[in-house]
Amino acid sequence: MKASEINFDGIVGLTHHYSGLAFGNLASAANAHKVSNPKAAALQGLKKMHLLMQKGVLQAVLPPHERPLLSFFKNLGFTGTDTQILKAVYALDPRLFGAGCSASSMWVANAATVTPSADSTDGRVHITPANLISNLHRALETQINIQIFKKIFSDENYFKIHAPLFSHLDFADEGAANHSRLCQNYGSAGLNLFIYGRSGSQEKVILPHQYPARQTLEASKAVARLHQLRSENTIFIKQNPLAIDQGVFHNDVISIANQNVFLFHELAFEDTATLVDLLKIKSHDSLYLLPVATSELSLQDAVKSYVFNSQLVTLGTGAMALIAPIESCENKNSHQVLLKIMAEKNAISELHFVDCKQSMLNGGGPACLRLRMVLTEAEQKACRARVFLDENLYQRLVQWVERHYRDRLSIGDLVDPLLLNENRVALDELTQILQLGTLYNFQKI
Ligand code: SUG
Repeated sequence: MKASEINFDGIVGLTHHYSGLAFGNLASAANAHKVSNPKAAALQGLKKMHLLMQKGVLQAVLPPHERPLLSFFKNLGFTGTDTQILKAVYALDPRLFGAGCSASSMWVANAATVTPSADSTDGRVHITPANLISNLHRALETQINIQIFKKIFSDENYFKIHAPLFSHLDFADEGAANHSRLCQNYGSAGLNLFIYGRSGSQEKVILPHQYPARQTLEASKAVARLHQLRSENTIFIKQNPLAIDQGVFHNDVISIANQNVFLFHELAFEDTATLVDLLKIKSHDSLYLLPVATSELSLQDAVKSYVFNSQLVTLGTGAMALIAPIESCENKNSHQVLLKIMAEKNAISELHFVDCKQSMLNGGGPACLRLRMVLTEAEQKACRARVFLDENLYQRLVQWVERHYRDRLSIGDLVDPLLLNENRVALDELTQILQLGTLYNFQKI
């Protein structure tokens, strides 16, 4: 059946800031407490979406979450008016405050794992919202993500939305950032690659040494089971602990796949050679395997430049393009790697650089900002709400950002009750633009 990949991008929220919350994410630590520019961040995201749309890639949006999340602070026993609560949490624990204010929902590659109908025995698109329990600020995203998915993908004839995996570190799940799919055509059955960092039950303290492995094998296996994937089309691959210790907290920071192309660093996986052999057998040698050697690009440069966090997309013309972060052009070695890929005879024929600097300072590149969904035309039609991007929606969203977003924010500013109100006014308007109905807590009171 004919199907296309749709890139659902997370719209950057109004509280985008740098709290240094993500241990093991080097950019997050390095840029903690810098002053952010939420308006620029949101516009950069929209511009990237617009480029893809113009290139004939189907593009959609997902709304940001309500922040500061007062219900979270109240759950922890803070009482009083909204202003009193914000002041009290900030005074007591700025880190906790940062978590409850984080705009991390923009990185929707972590929102869920999604597999297409062609891969499941029941012929439906399966969605498992990620529990994101490895980080407090990210775990706050799960409940509202469920609500958003239920709004858009409510037609059970086409979509199956699972509950997030049981909330325990043994089942730590970071969604699509650790899942890739290889296929000949989007509409035909593909090979699902689940990449995990540790076994939840067996490897609590062994490796990596320095930074946490966020995804467990048990979580990946559970998702594959829930999604009714055929075992012969499913592979579980272990991340290289050395890479995690160098700042590869998600696999999409070190490898990228699209259709029959797989671009990866040779140190991405614990046993890359065996994986390559297996992929060759499974695909009957019909894949373009594009390994990048350490001699060409160190893990350090890969993480600094985020070159593997490019989006590898199929354009309207059928050609394939890399949508790479501008940092990978600025980094000499990454740029060389990209030029080599472009010069080689492979399926990739276009290279575009995008500026996501505001998100990049928190360790979120172009690929982190989008959740890929392969949908048939009937499944696309079954999506509710006005989330597919066209020129009109793009212009409306740009104007909405211009009207409501601040261009300067430090963590202390988040205590400002005016900002809380600005958020609510803006998000209320956004639910109308996107035809999402009532979504946020503040709309339900
Ligand atoms: O979970 N950064 C995010 C970046 C997520 C990137 N996503 C993918 N690779 N798919 C994270 O580490 C930083 C927030 C802060 O420090 O304020 C943060 O959460």
